[in-house]
Amino acid sequence: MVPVTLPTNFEWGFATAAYQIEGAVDEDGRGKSIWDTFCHLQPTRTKGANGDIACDHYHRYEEDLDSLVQYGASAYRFSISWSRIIPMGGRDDPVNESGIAFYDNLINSLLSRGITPWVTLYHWDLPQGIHDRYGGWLNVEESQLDFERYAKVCYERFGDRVKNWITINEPWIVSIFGYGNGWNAPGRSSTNPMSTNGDTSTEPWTVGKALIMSHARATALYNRDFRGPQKGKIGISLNGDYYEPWDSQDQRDHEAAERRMEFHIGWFANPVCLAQDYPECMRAQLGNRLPRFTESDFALLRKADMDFYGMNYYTSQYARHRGTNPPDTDFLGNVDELQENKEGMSIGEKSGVSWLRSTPHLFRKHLTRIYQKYGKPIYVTENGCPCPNEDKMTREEAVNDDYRVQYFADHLDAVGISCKDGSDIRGYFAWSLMDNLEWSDGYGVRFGVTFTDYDTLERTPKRSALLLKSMFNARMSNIPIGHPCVAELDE
Ligand code: PNW
Repeated sequence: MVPVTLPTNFEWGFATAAYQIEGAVDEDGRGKSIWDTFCHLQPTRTKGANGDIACDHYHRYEEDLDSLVQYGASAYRFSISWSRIIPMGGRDDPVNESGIAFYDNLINSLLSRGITPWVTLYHWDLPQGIHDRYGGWLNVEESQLDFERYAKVCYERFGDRVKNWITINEPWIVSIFGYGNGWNAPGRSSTNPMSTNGDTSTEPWTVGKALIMSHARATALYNRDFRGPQKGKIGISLNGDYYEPWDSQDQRDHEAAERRMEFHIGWFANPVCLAQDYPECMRAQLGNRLPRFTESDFALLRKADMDFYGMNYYTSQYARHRGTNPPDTDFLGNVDELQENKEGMSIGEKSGVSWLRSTPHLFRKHLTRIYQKYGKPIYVTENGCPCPNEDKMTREEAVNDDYRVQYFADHLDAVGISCKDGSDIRGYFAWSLMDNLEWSDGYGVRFGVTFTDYDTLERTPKRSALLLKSMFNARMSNIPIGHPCVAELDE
């Protein structure tokens, strides 16, 4: 058996996001976000669910931080709700001191428990005020200035204690789900029958540039004014699956897999990690629908050098080339995505949600590819799954989450093996600390290590919550562990 070890001082913990857990949407001066509007205007788009109460974390955060201690976490990743800090969102709009106070208390409570805060500035909840005022992310020039000011307020008010910043969570999902297929707020799309506005051929690419430049402004500002005195780290969290060719004998499917990853990750990683233009295959397919970077944009990107690549990883897929020309609404790089290959082999074991199959062997490939391509230290900022049929289980059934335990074990081993490949991987956050609002899937899909009873709001640790600590300890102390994927990967 091959020992799988993680670097000493490896940081680990759990992740959440504001709208998914906080609730208290009308309290203490919080302004509305596009997710409040999205959930309430057309409830069928989120299975009737909304974040009005969610896990009521806003009132129960002390109890949730106690769980982190019980589970043995060294770090906690959460997001700040922009519209709690600046209710109307804009750079000339007032700061809400009650919103500041909530996160002050949260941060202080973490530190008093010896847990390191990791703060995401933007996890999808754009203030409705700036969406209404000028189109939000559709307005590249305005939105980056407002985001920069919001980031500045956060650094000024929390940066004495917060030393780990993530600017934006999953810009790909923000652009494509928000403005391409319309599955997420603000629900714009020209291909989704539920949407009444939007232009899928152009809007995702515009929004992508707004997010890249917003990240760049916030990071350049940190580097110029805050890094010296505050001595923290800053990065971005990108999602993106690994793709294998559907037909391993067909060169065109190999190219399709690579192209698919460029459309997913290179779109953002080229500018933010390398200060380079978008991947060539994107320009070739999208032409002038893909915005250009000016010289001053590149100058700003160069000033936005960051400390780490935050990786959100859940699953992988097969990529198959298409024989036809892509429509203007294609955002996948003219690639079909499949979970079975030409021989009918599944990419991995099914989970409790259709888009996710467990693919730890490809996690290793993904980590190694990203490290070699972009050269930044990696923190895995999200990884997790719902167990098969967990949506239909009682609490008593759901707490025995053996599928999740195995998923974590296999994915931790993949991290260890990628480290042996030479990758610099420094931390890991399990998604999520507790079952919460899974966006358009509502409350049915449970990603938590803690069971949330949505009637009583009572929390119950699942087996995985209690086991992760020893799983990390075992790997960090160099003890050989014989999980099946280890042997497979080391052949
Ligand atoms: C992430 N997909 O989103 C988000 O950062 C979390 O807020 C979310 O709860 C978590 O993953 C679980 O879904 C994703 O369809 C949503 O490939 C969907 C996909 C990927 C990531």
